[in-house]
Amino acid sequence: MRSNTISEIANALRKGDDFLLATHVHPDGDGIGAEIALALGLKQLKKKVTIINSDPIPSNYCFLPLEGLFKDRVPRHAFFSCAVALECSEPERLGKMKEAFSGVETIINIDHHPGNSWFGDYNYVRTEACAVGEQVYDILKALKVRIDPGMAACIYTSILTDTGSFSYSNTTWRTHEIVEELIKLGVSPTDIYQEVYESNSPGKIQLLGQILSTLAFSSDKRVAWVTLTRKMFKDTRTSYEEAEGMINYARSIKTVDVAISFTELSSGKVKVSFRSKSQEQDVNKIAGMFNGGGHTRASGCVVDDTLENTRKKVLEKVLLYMKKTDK
Ligand SMILES: [Mn+2]
Repeated sequence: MRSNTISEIANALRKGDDFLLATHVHPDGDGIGAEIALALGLKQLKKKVTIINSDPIPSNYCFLPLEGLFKDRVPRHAFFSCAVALECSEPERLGKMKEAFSGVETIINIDHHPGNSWFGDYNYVRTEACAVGEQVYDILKALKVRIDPGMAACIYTSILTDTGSFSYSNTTWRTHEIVEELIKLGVSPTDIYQEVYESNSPGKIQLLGQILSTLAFSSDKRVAWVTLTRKMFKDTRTSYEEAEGMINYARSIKTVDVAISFTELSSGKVKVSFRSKSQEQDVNKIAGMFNGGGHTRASGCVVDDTLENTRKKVLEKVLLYMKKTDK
């Protein structure tokens, strides 16, 4: 399928009046930054905009200009002429918001995941975009909206978090070109870095200590994994959101090609996240073996089994996959 052009997306947005915006379950910096920036842009065009996500915003993103934009749930008798999904590869990623979307006449799907299912009436899927925030930046330009300092902070947060602070392979000259403009518009990289990464609760760092104590390796040390149990979250009074990014400690080890985290969910199922360091180890394929997906270097799946069984099954597949790709 063909992605809609940016002018087709801009026209579709110009046509709408009452917008519903949402990002994926357990929202991250990219989804949140992108939806707020787009909401503020649409407001500039005198549109009515409501953002409703399936899950709350982690506290380290609450510095963004979100006042008056969010609702906890869909109001009764609410009417939306257009719904925009940001950073959702499929409707299921909308979580509780999936149903609300199905009743809206026009759905616009804005995403950068290669496995996107093209579920929108309009689809703006660009896998080369470093963040959905970058796509929103382009859309705001196409809409001829003035990017104000608040919107600039949102887009910067999207890009900062999705590029691993400008360290992942999705970081390009274009990333830095956009960031140049955002800084000229008043974004302070120091302030945003501190808000996003240096606003940890004491419990989060205690959780990190517990997670790191579970670090284990394959015999050749090319695969490393960590395990997150429900008890750890309870003991440290932390939420699942606060464990975001902890897998990167396993990935940061020199010998490691593939890092994995196993998280015991409150449902009893196990969330498995994969991170790879190179194109050769396509963890999107590994997640696919367990009905999951994502990107080549970052993917995930949910397995309906015990922590122990899941670990065994997944590691078996990963080691086998790596043996194959070595040949
Ligand atoms: Mn993203």
